[in-house]
Amino acid sequence: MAKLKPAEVHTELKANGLHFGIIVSRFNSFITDRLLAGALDALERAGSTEKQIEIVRVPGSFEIGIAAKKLAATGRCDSIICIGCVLRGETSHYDHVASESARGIQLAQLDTGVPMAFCLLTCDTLEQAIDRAGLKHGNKGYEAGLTAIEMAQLSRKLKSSSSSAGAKSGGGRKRR
Ligand code: INI
Repeated sequence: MAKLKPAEVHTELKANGLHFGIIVSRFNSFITDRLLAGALDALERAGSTEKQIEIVRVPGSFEIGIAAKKLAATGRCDSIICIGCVLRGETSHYDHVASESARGIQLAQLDTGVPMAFCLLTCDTLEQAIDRAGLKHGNKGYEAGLTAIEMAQLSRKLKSSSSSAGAKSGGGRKRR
């Protein structure tokens, strides 16, 4: 058994001092409103107040990425929760909306450095979506809320540890 105990970055499920953005798609709002309620429940249980949360609504999941990127660019949010629901129809439209919406969210977080919790349901049936919005399979919005808190904390800690590492190298070692 290794005896090494390297330093680890720890996070707690506490929302104090953090600011959250939530992008919600109005398409399939019967589902996305329930996911939003789940996300708010997670934030509230972690101690968040209303002032720490801002909600932005978009027409459909396809628009989540651009709205998330613009909200991240304001510099106000420690993390953003992206909520949408794509249901399979008769044509291939579903595949384009689902994959491009996912890609947009991933690009938005990588481009801006603001963590984005991925709460995009992609389901074959409405029943599958209902099961994931508060019934059989829990509420994916709640899970996304927890992810947003953890990633917001992690992001802050990694930022502050990289700046203190910078300070150390500035003092102790010469930069080449
Ligand atoms: N948007 C969704 O969020 N879910 C869907 O199931 C969906 N379907 O099936 O069409 C959907 N389409 C709209 C899309 O997200 C855009 O809003 C639209 O294409 C305008 O850009």
